[in-house]
Amino acid sequence: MKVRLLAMAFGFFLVAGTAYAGPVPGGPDTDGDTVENAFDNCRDTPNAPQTDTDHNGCGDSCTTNIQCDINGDTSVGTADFNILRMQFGNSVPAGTLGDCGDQNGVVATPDFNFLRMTFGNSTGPSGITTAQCTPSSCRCTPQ
Ligand SMILES: [Ca+2]
Ligand SMILES: [Ca+2]
Ligand SMILES: [Ca+2]
Ligand SMILES: [Ca+2]
Repeated sequence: MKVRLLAMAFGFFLVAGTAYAGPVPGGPDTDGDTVENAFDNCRDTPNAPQTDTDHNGCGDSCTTNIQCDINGDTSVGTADFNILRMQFGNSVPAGTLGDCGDQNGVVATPDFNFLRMTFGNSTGPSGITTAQCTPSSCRCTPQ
């Protein structure tokens, strides 16, 4: 009986010991903001305060100025530029299809300039996986 109890207790400790599979402290800190990658809600941008206003696991520092992410891939890049270029001069529903700067319903120079200024901006990557962060790349869904 005693042996069986001991075995059960041992089994419990084994399970308890392996239950925590989260990140372990001591990992790299790529952006040097003193928050290790695995815990950093904006891995590639220094943001020591870790402010995350909407609590989606993606820091405010890497979710700003991505209005020109026209194709919705969570970053402003060449594909977005090409969409804007094809729509240049066109009237579109305000804020869509390249009207990402002044959002006045016409794709024009102010929109191009805004895309240019925010080129390369992206949401994430975050080191924290949440419902809104894709586990594979830890990109966050724009809000
Ligand atoms: Ca960091
Ligand atoms: Ca950071
Ligand atoms: Ca956020
Ligand atoms: Ca416009």
